Amino acid sequence: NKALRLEDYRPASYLVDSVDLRFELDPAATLVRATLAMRRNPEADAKEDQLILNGKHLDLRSIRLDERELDTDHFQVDDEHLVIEGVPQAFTLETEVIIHPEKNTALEGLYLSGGNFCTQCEPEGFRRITYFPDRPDVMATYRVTLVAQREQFPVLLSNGNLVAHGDLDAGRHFAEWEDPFRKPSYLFALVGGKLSCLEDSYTTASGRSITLQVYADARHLGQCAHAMKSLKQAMRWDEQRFGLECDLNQYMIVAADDFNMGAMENKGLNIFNSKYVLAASETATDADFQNITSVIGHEYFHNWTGNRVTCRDWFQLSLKEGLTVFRDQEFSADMTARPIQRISDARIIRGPQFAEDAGPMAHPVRPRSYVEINNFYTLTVYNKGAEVSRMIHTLLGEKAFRGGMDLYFQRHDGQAVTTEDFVRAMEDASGIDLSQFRLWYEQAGTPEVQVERHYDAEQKRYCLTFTQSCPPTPGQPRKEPFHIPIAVGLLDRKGRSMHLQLEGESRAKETRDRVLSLTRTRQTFEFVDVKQEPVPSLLRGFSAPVKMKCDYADEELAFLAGHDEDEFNRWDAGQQLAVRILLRLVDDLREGRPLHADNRLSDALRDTLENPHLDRAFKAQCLILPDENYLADQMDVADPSAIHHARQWLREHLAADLRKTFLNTWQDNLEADPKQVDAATVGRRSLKNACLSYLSLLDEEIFIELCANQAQLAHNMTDVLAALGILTHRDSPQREEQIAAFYRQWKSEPLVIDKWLSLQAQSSLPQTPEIVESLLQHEAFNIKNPNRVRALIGAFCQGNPYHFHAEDGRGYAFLADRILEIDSFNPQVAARLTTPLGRWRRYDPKRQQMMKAQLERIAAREDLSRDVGEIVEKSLA
Ligand code: B3K
Ligand code: ZN
Repeated sequence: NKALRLEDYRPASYLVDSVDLRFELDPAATLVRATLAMRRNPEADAKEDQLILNGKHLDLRSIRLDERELDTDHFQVDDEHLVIEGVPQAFTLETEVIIHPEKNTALEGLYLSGGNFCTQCEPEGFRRITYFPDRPDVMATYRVTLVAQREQFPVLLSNGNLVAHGDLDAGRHFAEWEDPFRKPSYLFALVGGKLSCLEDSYTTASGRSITLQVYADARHLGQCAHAMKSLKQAMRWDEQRFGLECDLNQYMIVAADDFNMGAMENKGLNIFNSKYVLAASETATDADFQNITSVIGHEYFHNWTGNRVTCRDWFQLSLKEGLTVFRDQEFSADMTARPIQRISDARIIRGPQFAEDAGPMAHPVRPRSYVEINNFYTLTVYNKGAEVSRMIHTLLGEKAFRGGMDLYFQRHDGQAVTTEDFVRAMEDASGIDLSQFRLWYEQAGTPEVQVERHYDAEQKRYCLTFTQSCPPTPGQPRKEPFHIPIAVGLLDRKGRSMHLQLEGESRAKETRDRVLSLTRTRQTFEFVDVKQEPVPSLLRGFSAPVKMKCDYADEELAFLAGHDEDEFNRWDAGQQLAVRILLRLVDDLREGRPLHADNRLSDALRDTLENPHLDRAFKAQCLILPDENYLADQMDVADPSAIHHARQWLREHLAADLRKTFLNTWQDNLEADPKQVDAATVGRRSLKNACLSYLSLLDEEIFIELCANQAQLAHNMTDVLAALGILTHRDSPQREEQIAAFYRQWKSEPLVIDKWLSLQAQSSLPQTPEIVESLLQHEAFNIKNPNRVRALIGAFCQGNPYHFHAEDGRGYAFLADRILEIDSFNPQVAARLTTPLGRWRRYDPKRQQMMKAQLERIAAREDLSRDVGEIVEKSLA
C-alpha cells in the first residue's frame, strides 16, 4: 500500500470535454456505455501517447476508439486501470461495462438502498461505474440516459436538466439528463427507484425561478418540510452574505437510508443520508432539526465552494470542505444563536479534533501524503479547516474577506484549484500578508499558548506575554511559530471591559475588544493607561484552534464565568473551572482520599441560572459538564473509570447543592410547545431537561416517576429522549418498561430505532456490554447499514468510554471483531470505527498492551482493506 504524495502531482495527460453515459439499470447487472470526447492536455509534460483510465470491479465488454472496435492487443486491463497505447491527439472513446449494484456493499459507486439505485462518487467512486480519468482536475459536461423498468423504478434522476423521457419496449422507460456545467467525475450522480417528491420553488435575487424537490419514500414525505425550509433559507442566506445565487433550474435532494457519510453535493442532485433530511417533532430531536439545517446548508453552499470552483487534487480537500464548513457554521449561527453555535463548533475542535492532532493520524489541513483518501475526510480537514477560514475572516474583517471571496470566484470560476489559490485571493483583495499564516495549512498539531501577566500599578501598565509551541506530529518533529489571532478583553473589578490601548498607539480608538496577532515564539503586548489590575479574557469567541494556558486562580475563572461579556468565554470559564475541579476529584479518587465539594462551581452555576439576562439555551450549555473523553484528554495517563466516577459524583453534588434552583428553573420552563422547534422553544426544552437530569440524581423517587411519565407521554422526541437518556442509567423497572415501549412504538422507523440503540449502548449500567452484544442479534440491527453501525457500535466504543475501556479488555476485543467483520464488506465504515483503538498510547500500560494487541490482530488479517490497513499501520508505528 503505497502512499501518494502532494509533490508528485502532475496534470492529467488527457482531458475529457464531454461525456455521454447510458445506463441500462438492473440490480444484478447494469450495462454502462460511456462515450468520452477526449484530447491531449496541452499542459501535460510528457508527450507520450498512452492513455491510462481508472476502473475498479468493472466487467469490460467492449472498447471502441473513434468508432473502431479495439482488440485485446491494443489495451491492457487490471483491477484498477485500463491502459490504451497509441491514442491520437483527439479522439472518441466508447466503452461498455457491466457492473453489479446489488452486490455493492461498500456503498461507493452505483448501489442499491432500500431497493432504489443511488450513487456515491466522491472521491473515487466513479471508477466503479465506468473507465475514466477519475480525478477532480478533469472536468467535462455530462449527458446521461437512464433506462429501467418503469414499474419498479418510476423515478429516474441525474444531474442538470431533464431533456427527454418516455416509454420503451418490455415495460421499460427512459430519462435523459443534461448538465450544462463542466464538472469533475466525483460530482456525478444518478438515482432510480420508487420515490415521492415534495416540490416547491425559489425565486433568486435576480428573479429566476428554481424548482426545488426533496425525494423520499412515500411514507416519509411528511417529514421533508424542514429540509425544504432549510434549503430556502440557505439559498437566501448565500445571496445576502456572499452575493452567490443558485445557478440551476432545478435543485434536487434525495434521502437514502444506506449512506456512508452525511450527504453529498452532486451537482443539482444532492444525495443525503436520510438522517439529515427527515424530521418531525415526534420523531426527531431539536439537535436533529439543527443538524439538518446545517447539512442542507453545507451541501447547498458547496454549489459554489466545491462545484463551481473545485479541487485540483485530493490534497486540496480542505479548499472546499474547510471553507464550506465555515460557511455552514455562519449560516447556522444566523439561523439560531451565534454563541451557542460557537460553543458547539469549539466542542468539536477541542474534543475530537485536538485528539486527532495528538494521535497517530495527525495531519495538516492540507495533507502531504495519504494511502487511502477516504481516511482524510477528517475533523482536521473539515473542522480545523473551517477554523483556518475563520481566522482569515478574523484577520481581514468581514468586508475584506468578502472581497477575497469575490476575487476568488472571479479568478477561478470553472477551475480546479489549490488552497494556495484561495489564500492568494484573500491576500490580493485585502493587501494583508498571509505568508506566515499559510503554516496553518502545512503544519499538523495543536499549538499551545502559555500566558504570563504582569501589572505595574505605578506605571498603570499591563503586559501579556504569550509563548507558543506545537508538539511534534508524525513526520513533523519541529514546527515554526504560527500566526495566531488572539481576541482579548480586560475586565475591571466590576466585570466591565476596559478600554484597550497598546503602547505606542494614540488614545483615539475606542476599543474594548481587539485581536492581537501573535506571530513570534514569545511576544509581549503592553497595554497602557490601565487603571487597575484586570482579569484578562483571552481567545474570545475561540479566535484560534489552540490550547490557551493561563494560571488563573479559581476565583478568577468564577469571576469570568459570571461577568465576561463575551458569551463564549463566559461559558468557557465555567468549563475550565469544572475541568479543574473534576481533575482534582479524579486524583482524590485514585489516591483513595475522601471527595470534597467545591462551592465555587455551584455558586457560578446558580448565578448563571438566576441571571435574567442570559438566554435559556446558553444556560443549558453551562450546565453540561465537560464530557468523559475530553477529561481523558486533559490527563497525562487517562483513567476512564476514575473520570466516570468523579464526574458522576460532581453531578450528584451539584444536584444536591442546587436542588431549589434546578427545581424552579425546571418548573418555569415546562411550557415548551412540543410542536415548535424555533430557537426560543428549543432553548426552553434544553434548559428544563438539563435541570431534570440533575434532579433525577437526587434520591427522590418522584423525579424518576417524572422521567417515566415524560418518556411515555411526551409528544416531542427531544423530551422523550431526554427522559430515556436519564432512565437508561438507572437499574429500575421503569427503565425496562420505557425502553420496551419505545421499541414497540417506533420499530418501523429506522432513524428512531438508531436512538434506541444508542441509548442502550451509552448506559453506564454494569450489564451494558452484554446488552450491546445481544443487540447485534436484534431484528432491528443490520450491520450492513452504516447508521445502525454508528448508532450501536460507534455509540458504545466512542460514546461510552467507561465501558469501552473496561479493565478486562472486552470492549477492545468487541471492537476489533466488528472492524474485521465490517471491513470485509464496507472498508470506509470499518476504518472510521478504528479511531478509539488508535489512542492506545494515552492509557496505562495494561490497557495499552490490550489495545495494541487488538490492533495487531487486525493488522495480521489478510485481505485487509487499504482503508483499515493505513489506520492500523499508522496507529502501531
Ligand atoms: N463531500 C462529501 C463527502 C464525501 C466523502 C466520501 N468519503 C460530503 C460533504 O462534505 O459535503
Ligand atoms: Zn462538504
